[in-house]
Amino acid sequence: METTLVLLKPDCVQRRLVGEIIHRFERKGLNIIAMKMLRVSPELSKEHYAEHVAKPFYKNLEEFITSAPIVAMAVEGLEAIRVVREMLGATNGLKAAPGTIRGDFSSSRQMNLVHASDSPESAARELKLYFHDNELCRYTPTLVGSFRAGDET
Ligand code: FUP
Repeated sequence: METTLVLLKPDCVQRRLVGEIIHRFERKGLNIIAMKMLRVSPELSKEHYAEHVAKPFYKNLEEFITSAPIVAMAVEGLEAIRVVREMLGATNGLKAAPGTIRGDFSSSRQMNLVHASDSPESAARELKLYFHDNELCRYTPTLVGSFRAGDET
């Protein structure tokens, strides 16, 4: 089992796509084990995007990510880090494959609706930026037997 951090970014909230995107993760069989709405501060933005702070596009990125509330989620599932990244599609909505979230709903590189951790190390680091350990509500869904066979772990 893996847990990954997913952020529904300001464009997702502004465009009323939060329900639509959550619906995709639920239908896939992933478990949402924590969720909160918050406003990203410039400080949190710099921590979250530490690898991008020195890049020319960072100023615009910070302006965007702090421009309206976001919804942060911890999402759990088998191979969840890769599975969720593939559901998002390529970073640039213009390049993302149809059928992916960005491919279906975004036509922008910056306003690409959703963030998801790209590795186990990023997931561990990023989950801690948004959630305390005791906010993760792990449980066994009663429908688990309808989503996969018992030996698929
Ligand atoms: P991703 O891992 O798909 O979220 O993409 P990156 O880590 O490469 O980029 C982080 C965010 O910076 C992306 F959501 C898009 C944004 N970005 C820009 O706004 N301009 C750029 O030139 C590159 C990335």
